[in-house]
Amino acid sequence: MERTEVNTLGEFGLIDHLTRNNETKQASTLLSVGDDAAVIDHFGKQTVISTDLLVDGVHFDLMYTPLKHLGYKSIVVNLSDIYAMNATPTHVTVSIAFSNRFSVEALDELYEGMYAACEKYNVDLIGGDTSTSPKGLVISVTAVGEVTPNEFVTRSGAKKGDLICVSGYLGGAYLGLTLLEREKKIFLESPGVQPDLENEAYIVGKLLKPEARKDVIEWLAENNIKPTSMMDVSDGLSSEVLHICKQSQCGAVLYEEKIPVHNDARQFAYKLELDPTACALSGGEDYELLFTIDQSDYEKMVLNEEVSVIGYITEPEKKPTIITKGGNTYDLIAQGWQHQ
Ligand code: TPS
Repeated sequence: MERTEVNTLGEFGLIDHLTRNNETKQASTLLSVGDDAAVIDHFGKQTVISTDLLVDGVHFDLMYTPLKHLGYKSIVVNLSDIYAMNATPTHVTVSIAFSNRFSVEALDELYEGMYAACEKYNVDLIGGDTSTSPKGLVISVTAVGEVTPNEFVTRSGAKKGDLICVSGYLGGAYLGLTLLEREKKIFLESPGVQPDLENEAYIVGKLLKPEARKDVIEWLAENNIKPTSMMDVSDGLSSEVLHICKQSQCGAVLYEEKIPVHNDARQFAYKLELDPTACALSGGEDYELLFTIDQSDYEKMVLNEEVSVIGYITEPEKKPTIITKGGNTYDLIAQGWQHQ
């Protein structure tokens, strides 16, 4: 029998492959695989559902991740997908598999973080499953939310002339990861050397304790702005913009100088001789919202200081590009995070 290595497909190629014959049969399936979450209809009410998996050594490193923060983050990253559909999360289920390295006290800490996130975002933890595992820790969270009928926002509605917006700052989580990986290496090579993370609180916080942008979704609703497309930034800005282009069948122009990078992240990038824009384009886990709006919403949008307008949508014939501070134009290529 033929044997194809999974890593020849990449994460998204694999998802496309596994769902190539997936035909939905229920009239209640309004949106299936391929967005931040699925949408189903329940007698006129619409429910949004999303699942994420967090695996020890792939998504987190317990050497520098407090279990309480990990619990918090595992809920938040799922809620972020629900908000990215313009929906409100209401419930989560949590499943874990853990090795005998984990005590009840350790799992209590993990759940303390999970309950803190549930409390903050007003969602109920309503079920899940537990199992042992020969190694490490695996966490799977499913989040459910509700959305006003037909108000959900997909990745496929962007149209020529729309403005591309992003909330908060990008690149911070990637720089936090770079810092902690560097400190871990130093520690393993010379135990006893205490890292000084005081000055890097911002980037470490972005990685270990992200928040979902509930505030942005609420602001958009209060200001009567319905994005034409939306997703959250989990893999890096470049690949997310390319997802919107592909699924909306359009091109895009981004302005490098408009891409928001927090000053603390910028300073740390310079210290390591990294390009802050590259960190924003290719780093992942920012969990900010990327969305497009109709031009007529521009005047309202600029009143929100939490959101940057970073470019615009073009016709599909034009390749997605980025214009640098120096005025050069480059093709936007998918540099985002991909599991190998
Ligand atoms: C130990 N990382 C993990 S998942 C992800 C990124 C950028 C993107 C979203 O993944 N290695 C360790 N910790 C980390 N945080 C990373 C790597 C970086 P998914 O597509 O599965 O939602």
